[in-house]
Amino acid sequence: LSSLMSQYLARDVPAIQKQIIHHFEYTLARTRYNMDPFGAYQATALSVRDRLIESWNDTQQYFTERDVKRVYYLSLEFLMGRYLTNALMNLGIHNQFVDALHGIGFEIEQIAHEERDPGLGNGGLGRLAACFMDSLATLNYPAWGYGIRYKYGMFEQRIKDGHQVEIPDYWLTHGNPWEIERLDVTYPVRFGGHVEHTGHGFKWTGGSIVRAVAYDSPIPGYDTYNTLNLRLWSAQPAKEFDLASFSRGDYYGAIADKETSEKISSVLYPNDSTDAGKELRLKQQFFFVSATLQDILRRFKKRKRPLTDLPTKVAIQLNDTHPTIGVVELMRILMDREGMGWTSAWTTTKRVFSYTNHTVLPEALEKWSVSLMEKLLPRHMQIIYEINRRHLEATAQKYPNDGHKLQRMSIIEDGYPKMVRMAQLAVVGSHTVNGVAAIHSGLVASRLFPDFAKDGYRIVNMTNGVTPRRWVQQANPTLAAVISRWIETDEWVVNFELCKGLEKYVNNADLQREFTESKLENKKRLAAYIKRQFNVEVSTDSLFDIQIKRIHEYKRQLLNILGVISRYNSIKRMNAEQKANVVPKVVVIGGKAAASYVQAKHFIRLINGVSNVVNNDPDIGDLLKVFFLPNYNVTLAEVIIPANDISQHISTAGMEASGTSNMKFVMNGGLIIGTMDGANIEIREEIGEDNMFVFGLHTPEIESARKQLKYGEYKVDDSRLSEAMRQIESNMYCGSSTSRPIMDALQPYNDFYLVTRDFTSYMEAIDRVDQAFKDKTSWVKKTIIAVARMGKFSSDRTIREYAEQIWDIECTPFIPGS
Ligand code: DL6
Repeated sequence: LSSLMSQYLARDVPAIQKQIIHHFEYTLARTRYNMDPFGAYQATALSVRDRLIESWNDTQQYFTERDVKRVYYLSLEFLMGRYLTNALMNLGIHNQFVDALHGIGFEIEQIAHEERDPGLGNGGLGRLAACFMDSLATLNYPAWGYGIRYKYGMFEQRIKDGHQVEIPDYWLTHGNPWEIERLDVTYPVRFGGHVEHTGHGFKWTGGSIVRAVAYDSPIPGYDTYNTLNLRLWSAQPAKEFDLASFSRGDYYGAIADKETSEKISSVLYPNDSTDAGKELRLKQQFFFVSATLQDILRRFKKRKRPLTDLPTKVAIQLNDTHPTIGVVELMRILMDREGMGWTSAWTTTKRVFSYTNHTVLPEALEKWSVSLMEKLLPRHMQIIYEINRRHLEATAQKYPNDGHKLQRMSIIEDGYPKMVRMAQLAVVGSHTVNGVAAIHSGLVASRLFPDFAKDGYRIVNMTNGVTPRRWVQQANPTLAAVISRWIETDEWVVNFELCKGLEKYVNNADLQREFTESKLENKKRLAAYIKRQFNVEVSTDSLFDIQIKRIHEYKRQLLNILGVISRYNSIKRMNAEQKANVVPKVVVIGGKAAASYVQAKHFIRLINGVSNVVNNDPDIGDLLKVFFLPNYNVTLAEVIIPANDISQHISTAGMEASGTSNMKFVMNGGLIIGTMDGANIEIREEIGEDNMFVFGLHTPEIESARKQLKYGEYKVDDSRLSEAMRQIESNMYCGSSTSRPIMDALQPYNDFYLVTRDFTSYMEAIDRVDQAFKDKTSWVKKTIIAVARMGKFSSDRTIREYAEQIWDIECTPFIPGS
């Protein structure tokens, strides 16, 4: 059997061609005489998937035989990006597929372009989960990803008259060749109902049942046979028809249950950091967590060992508070179904779970009203009360007479209505809590959970990272080739620290030239994209200055655009001689605003207004061009990031937990202008302060600066800012419905994000960038040093830290034939 399989999955070009054509004819049922690019993509994807299924089955079988401890990464978001190129590169068969496709009349780039980008995430949190899956597979850790297979992913963003318009992203229109529907892997999930006391315990019964059906996508590691699984749940009705309605002739009524059930996995909430506060969102959370726990326990129970051993075989990571109800659900299963006593169930549960916090923004810390919980999950609410009672009792014993402390540490927030604080629940129910960059983990301990930190709860730091496979090797093949040539190995793909080897050649003119040429190639690629989008030619000699991320007040796209306006004003005043001294700049901004985030949408409108004025002003020419690139997603990031000369990470200090695009930009040979926030701080520590353009207030200064500004004790005095604000007010860039709320936000008593307060410092940093960019040799040297010193920010390092310090799991490589 094995030899038959290996013949089928041979890696030579004719064998690959045969498979592609086979899938085209027999799986897609199309005729080989009429092969179009989309069909070719589907058939190619299916051929790659065959290989993945083989290694995936072997890997899972191997993990089971070795009885290893597994980590389960529970996340409501996985922003995977396209699969095809990633899979081919990781499997080491990219070149063969290039040739195979070429031989049957297709180019791989064209084929790869046919793939829909599955946008099953909002931003950093979801993309981090995707980088982690890649690193877990590459490092041979036994891991599973669990989430929801949303029918509609992140909305598609279009720009109409300068405004964001949201279009539903039905990414499954033409199917998804990477996933495998597992009609055999399905679990019931209950909502509502009531709790019965059975004499020896409690029983949750009644209500309605939804069926969770598994969809699996194999995740290949780089240069390893190991292949992991991303299991996403889809919601389906427990029974297709309500027969009673059907026989009454009420055909719509008969399928009502189907619609209600399917709704649960139908949309990804397009909000990045505010609590959606929707019943459906809580349903989504419980739905995926319940199915996941049933699946994990089924796997665990195959060996018939006691459930108290669960923590020796199972680690569950809560990616933010979204899956926190899992703590309670595991308690319920252990007690109500398995008959465990409270103490034993609680010890077991706490040893299984750990929780990652991704934001300190108070509005993003999830809370659910007790009444909603009682309605949807009545047994869980009882258990939460009991967890809280015991937790507060223990705390009161340690800190008698400190009612305020008890209030702060309570899982239930008193008030109208009473709320369940999911972050507190996650902390209490986990053995370890972590933040995602050093400064952020410090704030998690000192600001979010100070009482817990003082009380000995384990709060650690796991600085984020990104995978160099997708973000350098695949997104930037020219730079990848330069790195490999100079350090004489391509091992950096799995050990990014090896890039350090570049540093000793930093003064070598050939390396500098190759770096510059690679950058030019990437800038040309982005310039071509801009040309296609806007029909505007940009000069690749310009400084490419980029800010792409979710649009949010704390990320301060407004500061960026105020800087652009003032650059525009200053160029307008220049004579020809002065103009000759200006560094030409192409400003690229991109990102989605949550549909309900009105102010963020105003920012988009303003940016587009500025773009319209600047790009059409004949006095400006190539000296300044501004573009808002619509529909920023993983695929577009792969084009934009390698082209950066400089990127902006300019959040109000203390507000950006980490940021991960900052890492990608620097790894791709660009420099950063940024505040002392999130991972910027650690990037600066690594690459050196000479290679980063830092500005703005630091975290400890923020509170008092806000007060000073608000109470008129500090007056911002910068004529460039006043001029820009006057222009906005005069509706030079957009109408008053946009300019008014923006002007409001810039008033000293309203400027919570300290845009005006940091403006002058920001402009000084922009000047330093300009000066530095004029010296081309010194600039390229900085970028070489920066790339060389980014080893720390590979997600491989992050995952090793989680594995060793939180999950206690071991690398388990499967060697075929061994
Ligand atoms: O940890 C990944 C990513 C960080 O890099 C960003 O700084 C942070 O904003 C983001 N957090 C979220 C928060 N969502 N919620 N809740 O997306 O996480």
